Amino acid sequence: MSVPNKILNQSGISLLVAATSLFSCSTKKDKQEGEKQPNIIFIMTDDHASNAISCYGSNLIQTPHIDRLAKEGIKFENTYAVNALSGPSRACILTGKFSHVNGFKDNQSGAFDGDQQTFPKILRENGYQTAMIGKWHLITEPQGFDYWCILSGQHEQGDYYTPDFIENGRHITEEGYVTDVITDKVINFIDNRENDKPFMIMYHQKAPHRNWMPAPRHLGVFNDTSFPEPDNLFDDYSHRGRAAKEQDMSIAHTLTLDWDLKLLTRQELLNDTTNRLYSVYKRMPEKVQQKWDSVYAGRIAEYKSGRLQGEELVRWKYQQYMRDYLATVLAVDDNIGRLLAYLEEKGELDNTIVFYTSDQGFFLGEHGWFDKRFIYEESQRMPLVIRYPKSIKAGSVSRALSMNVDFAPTFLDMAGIDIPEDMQGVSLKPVLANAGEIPPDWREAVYYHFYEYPGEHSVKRHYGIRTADFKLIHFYNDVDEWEMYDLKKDPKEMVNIFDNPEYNKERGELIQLLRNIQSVYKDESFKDNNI
Ligand code: SGN
Ligand code: CA
Repeated sequence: MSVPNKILNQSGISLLVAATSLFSCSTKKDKQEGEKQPNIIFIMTDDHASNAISCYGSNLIQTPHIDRLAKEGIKFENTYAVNALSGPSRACILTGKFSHVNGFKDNQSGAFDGDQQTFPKILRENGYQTAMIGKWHLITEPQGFDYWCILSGQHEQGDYYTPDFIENGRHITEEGYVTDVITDKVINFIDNRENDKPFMIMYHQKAPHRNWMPAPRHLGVFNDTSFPEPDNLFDDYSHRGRAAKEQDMSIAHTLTLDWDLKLLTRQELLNDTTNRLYSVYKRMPEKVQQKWDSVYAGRIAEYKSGRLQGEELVRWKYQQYMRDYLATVLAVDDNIGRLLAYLEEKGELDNTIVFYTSDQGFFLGEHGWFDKRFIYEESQRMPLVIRYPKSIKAGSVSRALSMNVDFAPTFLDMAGIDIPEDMQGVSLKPVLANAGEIPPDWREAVYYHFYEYPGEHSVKRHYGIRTADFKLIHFYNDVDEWEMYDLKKDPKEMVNIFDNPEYNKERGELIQLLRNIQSVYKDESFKDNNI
């Protein structure tokens, strides 16, 4: 059993970084003879902001089934992606290691090294039957699974309608709506599983990823709804640096009229079959196309009337964005309800750890944006709720600073399996076992490093930390700018206080803490590159 690896920053604050604590390192020996290992269903959606989940206080949507998981389990309020982008987040989750260690730093310049150690491989070696179903997005074939079926269309993002998959190496196309199809496959896997083994399923939805195409049953459901706007929808970035000013992810300028806002009539689509929207429209059955046409007709007419200009147009775009995005979330939640009902009926619900998260957060108009990538709260923060009544007290809430690299060690720990020493995350089991309370010696900060620049949406490279009260960020590469936020006073991160003399003391401590963390996690590229 390893001793907590504590580091003291200059102010003497302890920092639990890599090692496992006395509670978190359970070994095979700890397991009682004959004790049943839990099943694990790891539900992960793509780009689901906490602000679009009702148990996180959303004023936009009701998600009763995700709420049920929280009500009967635990909700984490401070779980963070360490690199808020799909492929990198997935690689961190599989390996329990940061991007610079697992090697998959961005979506555009490489493939995941599938030969390395991952938690599904370890579970499988320890008697689990394992499956990966849905969005994978790591370019190389999945390893460590008895069954895998991954989305293949749209550069592995998948299609909302009539989606293409690769199933154990074979290319297939399925009829139906992607969120339903993926869930059918999960239920089918459980139905046909080997009964003498526990199972672990990575159940990874495409939704609510761009370009936000709702299920047939949800087309138009929010047409008459007007969603509350975030109060910083018209942020002018006047108290921040170049990164915020030079991004390309704004509702005003980046959202496209065709792909995102869907402002093309059927006739216009048929006349321009090279348009990307046509490539997804044509995948819908004719009946669905008819419903689509009638639902979007009003929106198209409104836009074409030409009366929308300036701020009013931005407000209007925000409403359309929310209508589509939130309608795709409805199907995610429906299907969780369907899965929970199925597990209940089979008597498996209470033997199963049901884990809900998203690969990162997402901007829903805050700062005028959609997308993610930034270390700012809406994007860095991940929803995380876990139901497992055997060891989690119903209704627990935790503010423990946690990261996606903690998931792999948590799964292994919950299954009673040794956590490899080289995993950089720590098990959340002690938090789960103690109704969400933060264990003594818990970490003081979470770490972040984003690399995909130059790239889509033009978010500059940066790294940083988030403590309970502050955030410190360094943007580098074609810029050298620091930002710091007082999260208690300024939770929306509107005013950079890095150069505010009132915060000199905290600034020094945070820089020291950041450098300590980088040293422990072995992310010291800033030394060589002067970043
Ligand atoms: C696509 C989207 C981007 C998105 C990336 C990464 N463009 O390229 O808006 O940031 O995926 O998302 S789209 O025109 O294809 O919709 S991620 O979640 O997979 O990292
Ligand atoms: Ca994503």
